[in-house]
Amino acid sequence: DSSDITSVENYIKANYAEPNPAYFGKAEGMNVVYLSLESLQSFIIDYEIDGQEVTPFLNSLAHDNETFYFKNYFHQTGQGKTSDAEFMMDNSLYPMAQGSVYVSKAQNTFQSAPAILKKDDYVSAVFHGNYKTFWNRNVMYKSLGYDKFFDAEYYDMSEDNIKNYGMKDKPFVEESQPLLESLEQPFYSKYILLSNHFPFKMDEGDTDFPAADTDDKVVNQYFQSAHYMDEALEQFFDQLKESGLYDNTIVVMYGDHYGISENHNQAMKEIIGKDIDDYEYAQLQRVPLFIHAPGVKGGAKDTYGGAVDVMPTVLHLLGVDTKDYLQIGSDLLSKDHREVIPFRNGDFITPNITSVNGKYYSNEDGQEIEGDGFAELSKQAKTELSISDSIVNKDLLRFYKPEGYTPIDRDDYHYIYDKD
Ligand code: GP9
Ligand code: MN
Repeated sequence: DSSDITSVENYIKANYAEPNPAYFGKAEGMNVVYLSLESLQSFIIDYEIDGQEVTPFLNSLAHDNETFYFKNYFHQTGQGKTSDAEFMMDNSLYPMAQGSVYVSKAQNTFQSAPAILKKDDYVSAVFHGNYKTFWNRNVMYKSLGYDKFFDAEYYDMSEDNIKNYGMKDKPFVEESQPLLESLEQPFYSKYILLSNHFPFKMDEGDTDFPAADTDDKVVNQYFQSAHYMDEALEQFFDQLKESGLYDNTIVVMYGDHYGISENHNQAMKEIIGKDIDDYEYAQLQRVPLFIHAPGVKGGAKDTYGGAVDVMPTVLHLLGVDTKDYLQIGSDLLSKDHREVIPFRNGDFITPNITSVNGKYYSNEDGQEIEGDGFAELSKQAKTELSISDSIVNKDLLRFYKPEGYTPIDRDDYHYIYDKD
């Protein structure tokens, strides 16, 4: 009810992080493409197998001065996996503690990035080489105000092109290009890559990159599959440059969630050369985040951040004010950015400490430390999750009308396969 929305609004507005004037509006009016990098974790950046870089293209971006590379960026997903990551990118709210917001809250009211950008004449689109109903996307995308959803129907889903749930990244990127170019500008869009998915096995002929050499097939194959994704990403950048869109498009690439679960800690110990205890496993929840904004000087950043922080960062680059919206994240480039990063289960990480299962560890050496001084941080992490949960669970955005914002009416959205 209205008392709930008032306390949520008060909390979020009290924690608002002002945009950094050095970046605000620097990419005004540009297109946006997000690339969801399936299961990609940060330990793979600069990693080598047999003296060969696994992700040479991403490594080159991590070391240039044009692209922001956030080294201490964490996924915050729960059981909704890819869809949870998407949800955070578009709404700057946490996914659910249990289940999937895409599945069980798809009829809620949201104030998503595609919706917010409509007043600046943005057209929005999703590209994904899988069937529309997976994660209930065909329903949820209407509530988020997506104008177009290019799903499996738009792709050549023949045997050679597919693996796991759908399109392999290379044919996916190639077939998406004309669809991307068909959009009116400016556009806000996302590509959901797919083939770097558990169990990561490649088809014969799709890679000649070496596998790792542990006793664990899944871990070994991960490097081949990630290498293939890296090649697909380079292809995407090449196509974007050829099409002329590159100089007018913000590209955001993010690892959606971990790919290697704790069931593989034994092999991962060989990979990173350390025992994987609770502390190290938390560190492995780093996923890469790259933001390329034409004309904006980037570089590697140490800032701690999580998936909920990307949306305000991108909106501020576009020159869109966020202070009237109820977003739980804070702009990664803001001087007021908050560096207490909750995981979905209530554990959290800061630049100095990591908290897992109510225990605290120093980030300096991974050793457990007394928790006396950290109650305030712990409370901050839990409050942030619970404020977001009350928005999602009670559908509170129904009661909230930002000035100058036109709410989404899901009945206005029709995708080609709709039979109604
Ligand atoms: C399937 C894609 C991958 O469409 O979202 O699924 P997930 O990573 O969520 O298992
Ligand atoms: Mn995924």
